[in-house]
Amino acid sequence: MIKNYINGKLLEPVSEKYFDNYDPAIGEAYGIVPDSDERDVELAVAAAEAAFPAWAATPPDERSRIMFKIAELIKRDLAEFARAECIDNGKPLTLAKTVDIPRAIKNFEFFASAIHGFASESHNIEGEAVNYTLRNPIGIVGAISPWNLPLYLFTWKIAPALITGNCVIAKPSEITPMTAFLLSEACIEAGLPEGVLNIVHGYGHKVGKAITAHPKIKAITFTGGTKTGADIASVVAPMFKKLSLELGGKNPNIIFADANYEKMLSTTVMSSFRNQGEICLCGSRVFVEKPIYEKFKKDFVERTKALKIGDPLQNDTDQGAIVSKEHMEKVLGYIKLAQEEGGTVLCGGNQFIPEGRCDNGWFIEPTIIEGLAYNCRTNQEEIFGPVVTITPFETEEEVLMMANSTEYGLASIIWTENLSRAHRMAANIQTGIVWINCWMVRDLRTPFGGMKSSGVGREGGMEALRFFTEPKNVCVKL
Ligand code: TXE
Repeated sequence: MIKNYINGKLLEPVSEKYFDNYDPAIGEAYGIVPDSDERDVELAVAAAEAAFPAWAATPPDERSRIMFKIAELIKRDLAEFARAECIDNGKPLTLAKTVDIPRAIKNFEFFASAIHGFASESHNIEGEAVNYTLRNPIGIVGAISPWNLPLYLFTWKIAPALITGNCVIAKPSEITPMTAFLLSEACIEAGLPEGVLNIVHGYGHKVGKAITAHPKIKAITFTGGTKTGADIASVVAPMFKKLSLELGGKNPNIIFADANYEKMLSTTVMSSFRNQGEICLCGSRVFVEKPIYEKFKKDFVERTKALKIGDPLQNDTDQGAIVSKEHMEKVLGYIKLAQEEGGTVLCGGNQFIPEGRCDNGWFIEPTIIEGLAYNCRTNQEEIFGPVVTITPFETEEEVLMMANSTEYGLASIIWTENLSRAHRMAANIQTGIVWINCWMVRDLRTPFGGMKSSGVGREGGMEALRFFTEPKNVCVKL
């Protein structure tokens, strides 16, 4: 049974109340989640406060050793973590095994290594003074994560926060809590000192809100919806907390006629529908240069129809279940809206009912829609499901205008063999991440995040280590 991880112990919620945890592939509850509240957050803050001085004083080598140990335990239990992620989120087990859990392991290993390269600077005033910059841990930080890549995004926040000497109060999404619970067991086994990491399960408006509003929690890192990001910002801004927001996206995938066609086509099927389209980096608006539009349309529809939807535990499944009934209804609502806005559904468009054990699950056919205006709601709002629109274009200026027309600015994909055009597009497109002739190629040292309504700040590499530390300039008279 899932419990909170507070002060190194697995505890029941103070309320002693729980709510159901669903398996989206079968549409039924399969477990229960602690319905924690501000009292549990208070216990976690007290534990973190007591643990902080010793943890901050722990040499980076020791912090690094413990993090490598946690990574090793997740690796040892990879099959269990992957199965838990698949059952909680509905994603194919093969995806959890090859992407989600390996990346969670890498998050710990990467930051456990990166700390050794984390340095600061000194500045000399010749003959007068020398300045040096200290970068100290902030203290107690809050981490709140979403349901789409549960352990992957949870550890992406926790690892850099811990390695820089902070204590963490973390809340996973209430919809996908299981791997966060398994992580807490791994932390206990790895000998992470009690109170250094505290995981409090429960609802966003209760536990999440209590974390963001707590006066002793000095920084908040959040990944989730843009609206929730705004709610969180309104709470933390007047408290002058450091804030990192990774929010939604409506990412353009721009395909020029000179693209490497087969590479583009196979990658575009992935960037459109991987994880049932529930990745903030998915390319949900596909723009195709006119000369190849008809050919692309035919081929893209054909490849999409070949995707296998169904039981996420089966090894040959490409498309698993949508994470919740509410989210499935939301996505189906957008498919209906698209048709009301004049779109034509080229394939998919319906809820999918698999045969067998998943016949009561929440599935949607991968859907391609054409014929919509670039500025209609379907092309402006984040759908976050297996739904993409395709739109022809004639010139660079036209496609750049359409691509930059949304409130979001997270990621973009550009397919062209023309190098100067690729650099020109990358310079002018308003996204924090630009992939040229590839998608989801990730170097964890790079600044990761979006502009406009896709967020504030960057995660990854030294950006993350700097976010979780407070710089202090010391000036010494020579
Ligand atoms: O996110 P929420 P959800 C988008 C996607 C999706 C929408 C909502 O469009 O449909 O966001 O998804 C906690 N104070 N993305 O509902 O609500 C909540 O408990 C503090 C994009 O998952 O933002 C959960 O742990 N915390 C995103 C976390 O915030 C609060 C990935 C995310 O929940 C809170 C997922 C509050 N007031 C969804 N309200 C991406 N960028 O990858 C909720 N929470």
